[in-house]
Amino acid sequence: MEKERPTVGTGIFIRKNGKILMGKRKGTLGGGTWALPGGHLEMGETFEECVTREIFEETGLEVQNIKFITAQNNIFDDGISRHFVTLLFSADWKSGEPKNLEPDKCERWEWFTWGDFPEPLFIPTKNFIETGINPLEI
Ligand code: 8DG
Ligand code: MG
Repeated sequence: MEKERPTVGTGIFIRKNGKILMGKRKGTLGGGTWALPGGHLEMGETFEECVTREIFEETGLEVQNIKFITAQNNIFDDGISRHFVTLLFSADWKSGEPKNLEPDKCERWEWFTWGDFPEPLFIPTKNFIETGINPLEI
């Protein structure tokens, strides 16, 4: 059997009028926690294509000014062992109202002011916020 290796994920801070978008996750990994829109990098995709596609598939929003912020090494050991290298991006809202287009994976989307976050946060999202980097100011 082939050895399992980490996969690549993306998380995006979508900025609109000083707020950012988060969704309440459903499912085994981080179910019930609030996280950024995002998902797996698919075979042959550029980072920008992945960001644009994931946001559109999950929320129906269009974004612009996609910028790489940082990478995280996310090892989940709580029962399900999964390992992601997550690339974090910022992007500006361009058009649309967030719709819950994948209701099996997300309970709802909401805009949040920086510092006024919902709880509980998805662990990788919490870890990023604790770095002190503010995606609204970069
Ligand atoms: P699926 O088809 O794989 O179910 O959906 P997906 O949209 O591609 O997967 P996802 O679960 O939303 O994201 C892929 C992984 O990326 C996720 O399982 C864990 C990792 N990840 C982080 N941080 C973040 C984040 O802030 N948001 C999201 N959506 N995923 C993140 O490590
Ligand atoms: Mg996703």
